[in-house]
Formats: sequence, C-alpha cells, structure tokens
Amino acid sequence: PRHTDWWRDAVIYQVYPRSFADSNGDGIGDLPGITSRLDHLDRLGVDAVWLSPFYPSPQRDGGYDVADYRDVDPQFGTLADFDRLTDGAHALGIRVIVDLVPNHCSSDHPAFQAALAAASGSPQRALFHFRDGLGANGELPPNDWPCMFEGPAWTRVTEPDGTAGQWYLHLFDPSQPDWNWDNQAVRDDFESTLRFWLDRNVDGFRVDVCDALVKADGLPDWPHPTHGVVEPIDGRMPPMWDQEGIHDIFRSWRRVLDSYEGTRILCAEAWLPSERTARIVRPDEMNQAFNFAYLEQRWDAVAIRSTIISSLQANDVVGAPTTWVLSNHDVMRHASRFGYDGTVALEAGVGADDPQPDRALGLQRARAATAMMLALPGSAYLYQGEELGLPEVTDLPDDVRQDPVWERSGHRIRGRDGCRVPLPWEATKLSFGFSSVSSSDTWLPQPDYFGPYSRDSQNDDPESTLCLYRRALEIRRTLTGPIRWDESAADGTIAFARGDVKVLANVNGEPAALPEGASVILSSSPYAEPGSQVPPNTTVWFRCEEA
Ligand code: TEU
Ligand code: CA
Repeated sequence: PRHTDWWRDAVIYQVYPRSFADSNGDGIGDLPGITSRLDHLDRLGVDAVWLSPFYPSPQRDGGYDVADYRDVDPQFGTLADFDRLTDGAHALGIRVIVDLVPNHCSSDHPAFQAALAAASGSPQRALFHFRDGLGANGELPPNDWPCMFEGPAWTRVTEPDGTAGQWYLHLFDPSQPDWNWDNQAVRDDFESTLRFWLDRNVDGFRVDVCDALVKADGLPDWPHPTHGVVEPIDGRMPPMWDQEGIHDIFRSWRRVLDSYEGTRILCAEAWLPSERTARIVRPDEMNQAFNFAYLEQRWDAVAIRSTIISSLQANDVVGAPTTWVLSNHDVMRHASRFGYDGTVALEAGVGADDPQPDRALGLQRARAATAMMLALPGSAYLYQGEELGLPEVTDLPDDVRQDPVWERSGHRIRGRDGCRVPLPWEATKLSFGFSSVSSSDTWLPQPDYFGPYSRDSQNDDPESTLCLYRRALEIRRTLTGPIRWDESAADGTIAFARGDVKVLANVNGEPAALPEGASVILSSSPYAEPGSQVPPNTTVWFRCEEA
C-alpha cells in the first residue's frame, strides 16, 4: 500500500550487488542477477531494497569509490538493467533506495584526474582539498588527521612537471579523495546526481558518511583518536565530523526530494551517538539515520534494554521513529559476532588463526536478537544473507581478501570481506546457485559449509532461519503502537508488548516461564510445548487470552 509515511516502519533489505546473484557467469553479482531473484525479497516480505554502489568504479573500496555517479558499472550491467530492476521491484510493491557517496569519489573520477593535471590554486583543484605540505620542502602532511583505513589522511601528488607537489585530503583510502563541499560547483553537481536517480524513480538514498562532508575552517589539527564515539573534546567537535554546515546541505537535498511525487527518503549513515544523529533526522533534513547503538550492543539484557530506551528517546526529540540494524557490509555478521562471549571488535575481520566464534551459539543469539529487533517500533534494516543465518567467513585466505582496511594503530586487521562472500541459493548447484562458475571462482570464494545455509535448503523447513524471518515480517505488519514495557521481567530478560502481541526475550537469564494462557506465535529457537520454559538466547512472541 502506498502511504506517505511508508518508511516509518519499513523493513529495508540491503543488497551488496557484487555478492547477491550473478547472471552472466563472471563470478561477480550484477543488476540482472538481482532482478532474477526479486521473488526471494517478495516472499521474505520486505518493503524496500537498498542497493550498495553499482556505479562505475575501480572497486578499490567495494564501489564506495565512485568514478561516475550517473551510470552503471559495466560489470554490474547497464542503466537499462537498472530500470528493469526498479520496475520489477515496484511491480512487487518493493521500493528502491540507492547509495549516495558524497564525501569522496574515486581518484579515477574525471574531476580528480583534471585536478591532478591542473595547477595549484586552479578551479579544478578547488573541487577537492588540496594544500601545500608543511616542513621546509612541503614534505609533511598539512595536518595530523589520520585516514580511517591506514596511515595519514593526506597523500602527496606529483605535479604535472614531475616535482613533488601538493597534498590532497582523503578521510578513507588514498584512492578516495574528499570533495570540497564549500565549493558551490560540488553542491550543484550532487544535486544533478540526486535528480538523475529521482528521475529514474528511486525512492530514496542512503547517504554514506554524511557527517563528514563539511570540515572545520582551516582544517585544524586534532590530536585525538577519531575512531569510536564522536563527541566534543575540550569543547570542540572533531574538525572532520558532524560540523554545523552539514545541515544546510541536507536541507537543500530535502527540497529536491520534496519536489518529486511520492515520498522519497534520505537515510543518514553516520557513526555518531544517537543524540547527534537525531539532529539530522528532521522534517526538513533526513527521514532516518542508522541507529548503530543496537548493533554495537553486547549480549546482555540490561545493556540492550537501556540501548532500546535511549534510542527511542533520542528520536522522540524530533518526533520520528528510530531505525534498527544488526548487520551490514562493514561489520562482522551478527550470527558470528554473538558467537563470542564478551565483546568483539566489530570490524576487525577475523582470520583462520584467530579465536573462532561458536557458530551454533552465535546463530541462536542472532535469531533471538533479530526477533527482538523486528518487534520494536521504527524501521529495520536487514543485510543480505542474515535471513539465511549466514556466518562471517573467517577462513578466507589472506591472498583473496580485497578490502583496503588492513592496518590500524599498529595492528593488522583483515578487513570486511568475511561478510561480503557471495550468497548461497541452491545447495546442489555450482557456487550454490550464485553463479554458473564454481565456488572457488566467484569474486570471493564460498566455503563448503555454505550448502546448508542456502535458500532452497531452508525454504520449506519451518524451523529454518529463513522461515523465522518470513514469519516475523508477516506478523510485524500487524504490530502497532508504542512499546509497553513489562517492568516485572526477570533478571536477564526483556519483556514488552505492542498491541496484543507480547514479546519475551530471554537474553542471559534463567529459563523463564510464560504467563498462564500464553499462546506462542513466534519463537526464535525451537520451542517446546506450551507450559515449558523459555531458555536463554531465545525470543518468543505470544498472545494472552483476555482476562
Ligand atoms: O562506511 C563508513 C564508516 O564509517 C567506516 O568507518 C566503515 O564503518 C568501516 O567499517 C571502516 O573500517 C562507509 C561504507 O559503508 C564503507 O563500506 C566505506 O568503506 C566507507 O563509507 C567509505 O566510503
Ligand atoms: Ca556478473
């Protein structure tokens, strides 16, 4: 049903195009592959699909290094393929959201190539952050900012005359130069990009690192760590994150989206504390922001409950509901994250010689965490493969890994490839139906143990993770109204109601009894007869007969 507030309670499914489905046998997923598998999303029951970047790109950062914002990379297909995908999704009532990457482009982008070829001080260089270096010969970077991946946030260029020259700013990989958003030409160009995709009927944009667009005047030093929580230190915000100027940009985008028919949305991707992302979620700015607080939570009832409460309150400030997310293409899949006791570094990337997660425990907790998330008010983001209970692939050989995240503060980390391995569809086919090539020839190899996780193996098994997701999404549509907390919940459990559906999540408590007369309508773990107790690591939804 078309309603203007569709996004408020939408379930939005993230497709990572390289790894969803391959239509032409090159081992790389593509847009026609996605179109051919839309029935899966339809049967799952999602409201929208968000496509990670499919634009022309040298793929140094999985397509988050865009060389042309208004086209499709030939390895993913054509603009006509994009239109067929969008039309096919819309015909099924599934909305389409694309990824906007406005903080940086690829160093292959013609504008950056032109900047390299132009002189210091030229209008071409003014589209980016070029500066002279410090030191007697300009041999030192212009400030002390680190890049998010490895080393300093500055790279020195060789000038057209062959001499060592200026430096350019990149908060991410050196192949991702940051745009200068103080430059009106940059703003105008992105407005054209928005219109280009809106004209092609997209329903919205997920906006990559949107909190980084504006940098503090003069690019001042910042001798503090920039990873983790972004908050003021000595009364100053970090000069590269969440500067006041970002709101003007978002307001200008809002006006563009609102000039189109229907409700088109903006979702902020920013790793900020929820009270700061709430400042972006406004009627005249973005509809949503990823609420990463739930994703970052460790498996503990007290911590999870207080995260839910503070997330709901943070967004109350502007009257928009929050979002929930447990996995994406940047973090260890939650079926593995929860397989460790204690906390685990989210994005570290695990290798074969590191401590391994307990796969069964991780999956059980992941199912419980998802069942809790899908009962909460607001919108939920799913990442492809989580509906299959896919674990992180921790045994990828180092020589096939492609993610540029590799070394940080002196220790080697293996990057984010483990959550980006191509999906298994049919257990008995080559590459489990992902492609017509074998599992060792897909762009990242699939492990043998993917077979039982494949879509067809789970299709008709009522206990499967896939069937749990389908059922949760179906019942979720009937859940309305705010949360009513049950304050009498036993230690280690979380209990609340939405309308006449009650939810009991036994996180880390003792086996817990359901009230007399409860009838279970959904259970994250195989759940025995009425009257038996709900074990830890399990979420159940139930109804009670009216007294
Ligand atoms: O990620 C933004 C981000 O904040 C990064 O820190 C990211 O979380 C990563 O895990 C760092 O190790 C977005 C995209 O989702 C990511 O895939 C890109 O690499 C990044 O922007 C740069 O475009
Ligand atoms: Ca392909």
